[in-house]
Amino acid sequence: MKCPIVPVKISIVMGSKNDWKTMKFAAEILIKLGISFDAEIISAHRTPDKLFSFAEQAIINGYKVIIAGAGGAAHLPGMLASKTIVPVLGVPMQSTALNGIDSLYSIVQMPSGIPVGTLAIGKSGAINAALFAAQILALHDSHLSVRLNQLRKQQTEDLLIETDPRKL
Ligand code: RP5
Repeated sequence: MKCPIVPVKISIVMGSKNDWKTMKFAAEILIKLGISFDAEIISAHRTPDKLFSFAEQAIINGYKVIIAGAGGAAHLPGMLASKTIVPVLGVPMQSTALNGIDSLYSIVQMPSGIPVGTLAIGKSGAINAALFAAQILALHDSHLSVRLNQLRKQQTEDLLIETDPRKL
């Protein structure tokens, strides 16, 4: 029996292997939702040529959303966005020197004409980037839309099981 080939629709990229400890939270959400994805280290400064070829081939590779995590002088999401019209969601890493403010400002302050959807610093941003990407895909995927609604419902129910913080 032939296995159906599931097209990969999302790419998670990050500037350094050290960013994976944050970006893995995005990966976990995509796995939970049954969305296949690629994950790759691409540095705007250390591997700029790779960044360009990745962005140029993003549409041909079938990516519908790129989630890009970067820290410090975090140019990866913006430079990717400058080379492709695939939507780019930027996740600022919680850097040690400036606690992620540097990453946030680097990613969020894009010049008009080249948008990057910027999420929160760190883990919350990684999780929400994955959910945001899933919601974009769900516009054209009713099965995914059902799974997303189930996830929301579960999240609500989990919180309502015990609302007395002293018992948690
Ligand atoms: C950025 O520089 C990466 O996204 C990373 O967050 C930051 C520091 O990189 P490492 O020195 O930890 O590899 O490109």
